[in-house]
Amino acid sequence: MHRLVLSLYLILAILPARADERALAVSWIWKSTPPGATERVFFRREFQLPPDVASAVVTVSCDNWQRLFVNGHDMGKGTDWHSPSTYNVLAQLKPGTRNVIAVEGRNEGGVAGMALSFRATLKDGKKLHVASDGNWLCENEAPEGWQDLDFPSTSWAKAVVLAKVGDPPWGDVMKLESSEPAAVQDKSGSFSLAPVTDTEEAHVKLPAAPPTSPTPSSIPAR
Ligand SMILES: [Ca+2]
Repeated sequence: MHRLVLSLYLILAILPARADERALAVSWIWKSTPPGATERVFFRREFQLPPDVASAVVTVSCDNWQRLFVNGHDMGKGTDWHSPSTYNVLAQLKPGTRNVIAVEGRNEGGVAGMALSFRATLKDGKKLHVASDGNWLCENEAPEGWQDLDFPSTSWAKAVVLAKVGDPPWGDVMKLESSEPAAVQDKSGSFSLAPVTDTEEAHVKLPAAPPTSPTPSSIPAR
C-alpha cells in the first residue's frame, strides 16, 4: 500500500516537470559562481535569422538588474527579476542575416543570474526560439560598442548555466513561456543558429546577403 502511495506521489510529482519540458528551455546564466556582490556581466548571443520574420519578442530577467540591446539598439532596463521585461524587437532585427542580442546584467548582492527568451514567428507560421544557455558569451569588462553586431567577442568566455527557468532559487518567473503553446522551440535543424565563432559559414548560407565585414581599407577615417 505504501509503495502504491509512493508511486502515485512520484507520478504526480513528475507530471509538472514533464509539462515544463514541453515549454521553452531557458536557463539562468552568469559569468561564474559565486557572483560578486556588485558584479557586472556583459552577455552576447549571435544568431542567424531567415529573411521572412513576421514578429519577434524578447523576454528578459536578471537578478538584480539588466539592460537589453538588440543589434546595438538600447531596448531598456529591468530592475526586478520577479517581473521579466518583454519587448517587441521586430523593428530592431536584421532578417536574412546575422543578429546579436546583448544584455548587461548587474548583481546587487546574493545570488545572480540572467534569463532570456527570444521568440520569432516567420511569415509561414514557423516559430523560432533563442534562449539563454551555455552558448552565450560573457565578460566582466566590455569596451564601447560591446553590444554591436560587429564587435569581436570571440575571446569572451562561455556563460555558466546556473539553473533552468522554473528551478530554484528563482522559480518560474517566466510563466508566459508555458502559456504560449504556439512558441515551440525549433528542434528540426532547419533553423540554424550561427555559431558565434563560425560566422564565415553563416555567411556562406546566405547567397543574397551582402558582406557585413568590409575590408579595413573601405572604412572611412573618423
Ligand atoms: Ca542578487
